[in-house]
Amino acid sequence: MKLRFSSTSPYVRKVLIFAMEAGVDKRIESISTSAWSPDTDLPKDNPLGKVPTLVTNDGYAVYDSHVICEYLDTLHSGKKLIPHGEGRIAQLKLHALADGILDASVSARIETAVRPKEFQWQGWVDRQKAAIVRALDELEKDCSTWGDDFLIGQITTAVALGYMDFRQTVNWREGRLALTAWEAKVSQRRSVLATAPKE
Ligand SMILES: N[C@@H](CCC(=O)N[C@@H](CS)C(=O)NCC(=O)O)C(=O)O
Repeated sequence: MKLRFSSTSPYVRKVLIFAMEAGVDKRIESISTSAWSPDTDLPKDNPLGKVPTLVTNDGYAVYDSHVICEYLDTLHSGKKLIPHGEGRIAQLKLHALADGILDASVSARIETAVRPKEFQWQGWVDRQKAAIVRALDELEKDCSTWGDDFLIGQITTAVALGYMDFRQTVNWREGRLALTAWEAKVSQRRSVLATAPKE
């Protein structure tokens, strides 16, 4: 199968880490795709024109990082990284929280780094940053209960923290000792090291 990807997209990184943790990464060929290029043919696989988009060997396109992860989790017989029974809602809720940080971070970045200066709206950026800070405070309270779990929620949390470091948007470590210690631990995983964002 082929993964249409960009090396800076945090949603792509989520899928790549997930694939490695699930042991299915060798079955994926990564195809570099510039979603923002006016000539991109990405919409033929994903009408939304976004990466990641996964195209199976049968030519079936799967999109949205969460849905791709759900699909990848069906391809192996090991421990599911998106639990089916007990713990499913807690994992999906943690995923939603971390994914919300990503959405807010990407939105704030587009407002400041992409939108022409005369159209920028500082109130929007401030609103996204306030949501990020509240979500980080929730993660700080929650992370001591995670133990050694590295499931979709923790994977997306690691990606969100890495994205804030990469784009230098929010100093998330300040005042968050537990989250800092958790990130230092998971940042040594092979899947996390191998997928560090690159410009
Ligand atoms: N909810 C989507 C978000 C994907 C997304 O926003 N990807 C960005 C790259 S970080 C993109 O392709 N943007 C192009 C666009 O919005 O036109 C997912 O989880 O896959």
